[in-house]
Amino acid sequence: MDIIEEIAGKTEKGKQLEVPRTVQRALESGISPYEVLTNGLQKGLEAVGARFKRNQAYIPEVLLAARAMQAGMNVLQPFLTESGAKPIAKVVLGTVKDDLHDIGKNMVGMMLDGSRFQVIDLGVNVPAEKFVATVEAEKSALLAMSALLSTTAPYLKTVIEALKKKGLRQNVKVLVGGAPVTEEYAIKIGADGFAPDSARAVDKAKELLR
Ligand code: B1M
Repeated sequence: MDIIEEIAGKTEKGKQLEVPRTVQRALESGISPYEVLTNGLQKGLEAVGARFKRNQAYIPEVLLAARAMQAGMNVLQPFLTESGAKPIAKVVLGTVKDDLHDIGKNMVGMMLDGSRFQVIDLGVNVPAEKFVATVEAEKSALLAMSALLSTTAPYLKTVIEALKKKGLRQNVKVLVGGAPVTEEYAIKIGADGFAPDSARAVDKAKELLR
């Protein structure tokens, strides 16, 4: 079994202590952090997610896999971060209200951070008022929001409307993403951009701020 498959397997099994060590080994053997992230850690989480969907895994197993993935991402973070360079722009990031999924958001944050954006991560379950107040206080150029549930995706629009109400909409670009979100949906709710994954979120962020 190659080391990337080993990382995927250990992530799927929720091996929180073994995943970081294996990630470290993979990096030492010259595999790129992005390869470890997308083909190792993410594949493992997706595998448990697929079993959950077929009723072959329970929530605690999904949660353990998510924690193992996060532990692996913590090892990767410094390798993705460019140090010393001046930040391109400030980004306020968060998962919308009533949504507790944070792995995809953290990946987006990590990739933005690694691409010289200054990321202000508000975490999960973030209400519109908090997004709006932080955008205003930090004078951020970009607001990046994740929604992972079909029931929470409409809240992306709630936040955009709240920005309009506060007269801040023209000051900030809004980038949205997450599994139930599409390009078409992003346009419909009045966002400036959509990205299907963390790498393209960085490209889109740069494009929006050009
Ligand atoms: Co939940 N969950 N979950 N879950 N969970 C999903 C999303 C689900 C699809 C599973 C399923 O049924 N097949 C389903 C949603 C169905 C729907 O609404 N369409 C679901 C459900 C139903 C639920 C609960 C309601 C289950 C329950 O309690 N009965 C519950 C809701 C809790 C809540 O939020 N209020 C729940 C709970 C949980 C856990 C807590 C157990 C755990 C989350 C742990 C955590 O995040 N810390 C969990 C997990 C792990 C999943 C799955 C398995 C994996 C999600 C994930 O992290 N994927 C997921 C099934 C699946 O996706 N296979 C599922 C990996 C991650 C890298 O991908 O987040 O999509 P993703 O991010 C991608 C892109 O979307 C994009 O980039 C990332 C990749 O590069 N992206 C952006 C994300 N944000 C972006 C922002 C951008 C741009 C791109 O710009 C700003």
